[in-house]
Amino acid sequence: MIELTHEDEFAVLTLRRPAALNALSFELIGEIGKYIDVAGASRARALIITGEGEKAFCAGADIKELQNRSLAAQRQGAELGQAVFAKLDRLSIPSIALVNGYAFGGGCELALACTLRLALPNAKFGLPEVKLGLIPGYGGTQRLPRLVGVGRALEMVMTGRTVAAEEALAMGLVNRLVQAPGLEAAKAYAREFTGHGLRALQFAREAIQRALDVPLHEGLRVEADLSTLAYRTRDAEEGMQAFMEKRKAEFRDE
Ligand code: DAK
Repeated sequence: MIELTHEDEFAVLTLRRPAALNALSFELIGEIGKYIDVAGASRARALIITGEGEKAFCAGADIKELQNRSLAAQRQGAELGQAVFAKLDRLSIPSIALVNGYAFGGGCELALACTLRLALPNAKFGLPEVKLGLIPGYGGTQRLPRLVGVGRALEMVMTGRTVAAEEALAMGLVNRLVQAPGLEAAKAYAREFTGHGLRALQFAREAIQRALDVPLHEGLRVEADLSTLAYRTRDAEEGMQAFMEKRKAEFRDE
């Protein structure tokens, strides 16, 4: 149902349930959680998440499984999905969703929980839960407005409409379009930042994430704290020294 491989400096998590368009059963969500831990503990400098096949990144929660559940089980399911996606959001290495085809419902929410998103030309995004009488349950109502603004998020969630790759790019839902399937474009994109020290990347991500949660004066304090912490790393010493010596910095993530 899922596979974690390591290629070069990357961990690659592939959803492998193509007969159901990689739909997220609760078992699959649990597996994603486990493999996120494995990727985080590995030597990988970034995690790429994609779906098997040409048709779907992930068609969302497994609708067959959602029927006839008790409210308690449903609540537990929401908390499981939210916890796993929050873990992804806070992972110590950056993550990239490589969206190949449908990213609907929970699949779109999985992409939203990644640090960055790439889309192939056939990518299609949507939060169609209202069409099932539901609303997003794995973080979509919270992460989508933070990424694209309240107006666009309201429109996507209230209409449940499909957003194609070009529009997703224009609204900031994805960072970049990639033309060819396969991992090469995603790796090349990731290499724009994986050469930097992981500590600096982590502090920067944390500061930016906090910007969305707290008032400006508190956010500025967080930035002051984290930028001071970054300054205390060996990588910062090395980065500034390398600049002075007109050479490329050799970061060690220390
Ligand atoms: N779940 C289960 N099976 C799915 C699926 C899904 N989400 N999406 C597709 N499949 C299955 C189809 O049933 C079909 O299986 P067979 O009939 O062959 O056995 C196979 O994948 C191929 O799909 P189609 O034949 O439909 O393929 P098409 O190309 O015709 O259409 C499609 C592709 C993506 C447009 C279509 O499959 C589709 O509309 N899929 C459903 C999209 C969707 O509505 N996703 C779920 C959104 S809701 C929660 C609260 C809320 C939620 C979760 C939890 N808690 C409080 C716990 C909501 C989450 C959601 O994600």
